[in-house]
Amino acid sequence: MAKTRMMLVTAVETLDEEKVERLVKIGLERGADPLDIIEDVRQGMERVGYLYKQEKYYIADLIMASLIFQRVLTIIPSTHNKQNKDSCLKSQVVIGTVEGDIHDIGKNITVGLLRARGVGVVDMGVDVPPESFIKAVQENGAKILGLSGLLTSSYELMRTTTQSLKELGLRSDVQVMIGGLVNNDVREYVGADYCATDCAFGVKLCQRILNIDVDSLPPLAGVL
Ligand code: B12
Repeated sequence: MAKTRMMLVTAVETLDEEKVERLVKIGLERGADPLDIIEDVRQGMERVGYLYKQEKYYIADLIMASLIFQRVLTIIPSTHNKQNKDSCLKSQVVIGTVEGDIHDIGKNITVGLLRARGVGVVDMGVDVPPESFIKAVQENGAKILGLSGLLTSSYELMRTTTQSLKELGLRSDVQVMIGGLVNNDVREYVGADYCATDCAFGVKLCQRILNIDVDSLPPLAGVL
């Protein structure tokens, strides 16, 4: 299994769409956890990004990589935009990609998983200015604000958003969670509560914050 997983990472890195598709199907047939498959493809994308940075790949290759990921998401049975009937509550999470940033693959996966786990989500899309996030949090009484960003310039926008919440006296009502190309240093700079570079971890955190009984729900792999 480990060998197939490594092959999948490499197939994404080399932008071999057919091979990626084949390996994903083999993985699913052998009972692999869809979240592991997503993680392998994400790692392959990271390598594509590295090659782009090294100027060995071009923007067209980044686009190709994102098309490959989107193809993978169509192969993995998805619950995107499908709410879990039993525990569908009001929108407790507002999520979006910050202003100036249009990367949305990871954000979309996170939204799909949250919905599948019974969390109400307002998906703001991409290139979302701080004031739109604030408005959505207020209108929905959201308990969690998820900010996604993959550009270095996104950190400043995340910080502005968090500071605006503070200035409006809303900061203590909402937990801010950042995701994408972020780490704990970024979290501190931004003034967020949590940092999640893995959607499964982020979703579990949300469930914990919202007191959704994690054990009463089907396993993530079963609902993806
Ligand atoms: C695909 C891609 C693109 C695609 C995006 C398509 C799309 N619809 O999203 C396209 C081609 C459009 C693109 C454009 C650009 N890109 Co780009 N791109 C990438 C690439 C290769 C992969 C990103 C990706 O989708 N990864 C897979 C997903 C699944 O991973 P993820 O986003 O991290 O999400 C996971 C977690 O973080 C988490 N998550 C994500 N969000 C959230 C939110 C919350 C709340 C939670 C809990 C969890 C969570 O869930 C996911 C699963 O676990 C990265 C390389 C890299 N290292 O990531 C470069 C990269 C991000 N891009 C980069 C650049 C420079 C650009 C461009 C400026 C290029 C250009 N010259 O035009 C533009 C910018 C456009 C813009 N204004 O945003 C740089 C950024 C450098 C920097 N530090 O600023 C990178 C790092 C490449 C590099 N090494 O140089 N890009």
